[in-house]
Formats: sequence, structure tokens, C-alpha cells
Amino acid sequence: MNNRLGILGAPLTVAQPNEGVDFGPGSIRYAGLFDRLNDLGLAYKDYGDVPVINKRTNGVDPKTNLRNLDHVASANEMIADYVYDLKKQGDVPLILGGDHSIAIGTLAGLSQFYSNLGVIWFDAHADLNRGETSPSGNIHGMSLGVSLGMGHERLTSIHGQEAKIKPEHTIIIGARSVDEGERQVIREQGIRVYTMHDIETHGITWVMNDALEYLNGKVDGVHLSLDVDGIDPNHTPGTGTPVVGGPSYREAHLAMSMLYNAGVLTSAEVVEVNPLLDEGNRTAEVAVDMIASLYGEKHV
Ligand code: 4U7
Ligand code: MN
Ligand code: MN
Ligand code: MN
Repeated sequence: MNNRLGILGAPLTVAQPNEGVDFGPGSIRYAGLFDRLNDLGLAYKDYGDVPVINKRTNGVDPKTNLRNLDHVASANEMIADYVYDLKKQGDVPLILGGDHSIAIGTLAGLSQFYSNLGVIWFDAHADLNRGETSPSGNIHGMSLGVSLGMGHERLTSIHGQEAKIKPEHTIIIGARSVDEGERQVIREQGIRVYTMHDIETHGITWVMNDALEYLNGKVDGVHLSLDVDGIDPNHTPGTGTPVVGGPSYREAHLAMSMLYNAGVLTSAEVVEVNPLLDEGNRTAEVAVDMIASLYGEKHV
């Protein structure tokens, strides 16, 4: 592995109901991503966007309670192939979404390179639904579950039948909107969750240190899946499923720089930036700040 970042856009939208999240990769690029990476002296290559097709069928399939399964599945097959190729070049993957279903493709593509990949899922949600438990039928609320091997076979079988990650290597940070079916999965599978309550009680520094210690020695890589709705919507209003009461800009920023300082990160993705729901391009700008922090930007 070299230290070059390989940047890939994954402009999928149809795993959630709002148009505009397909402009996420472009809005993040326009928010000054490359200037910031240049300032850091980081080598990178922009691979452009995966040519996903965003077609919506009408409503939710009553048999599966899934929306747009065919298109979400084929797009994620493509994303998995692109991520696999990028990783094969030796680059450090940075994927720009797109709705959060793209993690299905990212983790499928990465899984061939790791037998024990750690995952830090920074999100207001747990994304552990499946058709049977989902209140919405939206697959962006299922991607962590799919990667753990739970859900529709069309999704879990991308790049192989086996689960792509393990529950004991999975950490959720920032959760504050978790559905009943998801709670059950968390309990049964023993997924580590740091809620907003934990962040407030112990502080983000303790949470990140505890999370890193939990993974230490058990994993052969760490992937960060950063859903911008994990951050408080005061800072990231341009997203489809905002939830009040999230970590502040500073807390999220510190979490990212602690990941950098730990030197464990092997890939990352930033998802759910929707410039059509935004105030200006603020949310993408915050996303770029988080990315810069993740790759070592210091303010002095
Ligand atoms: B995101 C939800 F019911 N849980 O399943 C669902 F609250 O990727 C939201 O985290 C999912 O933004 C949000 O539809 C998915 C809902
Ligand atoms: Mn999410
Ligand atoms: Mn979310
Ligand atoms: Mn969302």
C-alpha cells in the first residue's frame, strides 16, 4: 500500500427518497477538497464517479418491503468492482456518496483485502434494518446490516456470500435514532454502540480512545463510514434524514483528528451530502473539513 488517496464518487440516490444526493460527490469536490489535500502535501488521484444508474420503481415492493432493490443492487455491484480496482492499485480509498447504501459496495469491494476489517460507523442511525424490520423500505437504512450478512440475498451476496464484516469489529458512534428491530440486532450481535448519551457523559475523547482500544489488536484495517447526519444538523443541514441533538462540529472534528493520530485508518467514505437540501454548500464544506482533519490537517 502506498499513501496515495484514491478518490471515487458514488452518486447513488435511489436507496432513499430525496433527489440531490447524487450531487454529493461534486459538491464535496467543489467545496475545496483538492486545495485542502494539496495544502497537506498529500498525493491523491481522483478516479471520477462510478456510473451508477438512478432509476426509481414505483413504491415499495410489498413482498420484500424494499424500494428499488434491482437498481441499488446493480449499482452496488459496480461500486464494489470500482473500489476493488482502486484498492488493487495500492491506493487508500476515499469514497464520496451518494446515499449510505453505497457502503454495501464499498465494504464488499474492501472485504477481499481484509479478513478482520474494523468499521467505525459515524451516524445518527444504526442502518441495521432489513426489509422485515424497516419502517421505510429505504435501503440506505440497511447497509450496515447487509455488510454484516443480514438482509436480502441480492445485497448480501455482492462479491461473495459471506458476511463482509464481523459484529465484534463494528462500532457505531453518534446514534440517536435507532428502530426497535435495530436495537434487537445490536443486542443479539453484540455491536458496540456509543450513543449521544455516552458522548455527553464521557466526552468524545474518551469515546474515541475507548473505540480505538476496543479494535486494537483485533483488526487488520479500519474503515470509517461517515454519514454527515451523524453530525448535528446545525452544522450539516444538507442531508435527507437529519436528527437533532448530534455531536458538534468540534466534537466530530476532534473524532476525525484522533483517528488520524491513531494512524489506523485504511479507508473512508463520506455519505448523505445533499446540496439540494443545503444552505449554500455548507454541508459539503463541513464534509471537507472533516476529511481534512481525518488526513492530518492542523490549524497551526
Ligand atoms: B441513513 C430509518 F426509520 N431508520 O430505516 C429507516 F428512521 O443512511 C432511517 O443513516 C434510516 O441516513 C437513515 O428508514 C439511513 C428511519
Ligand atoms: Mn447512514
Ligand atoms: Mn444517518
Ligand atoms: Mn440520512
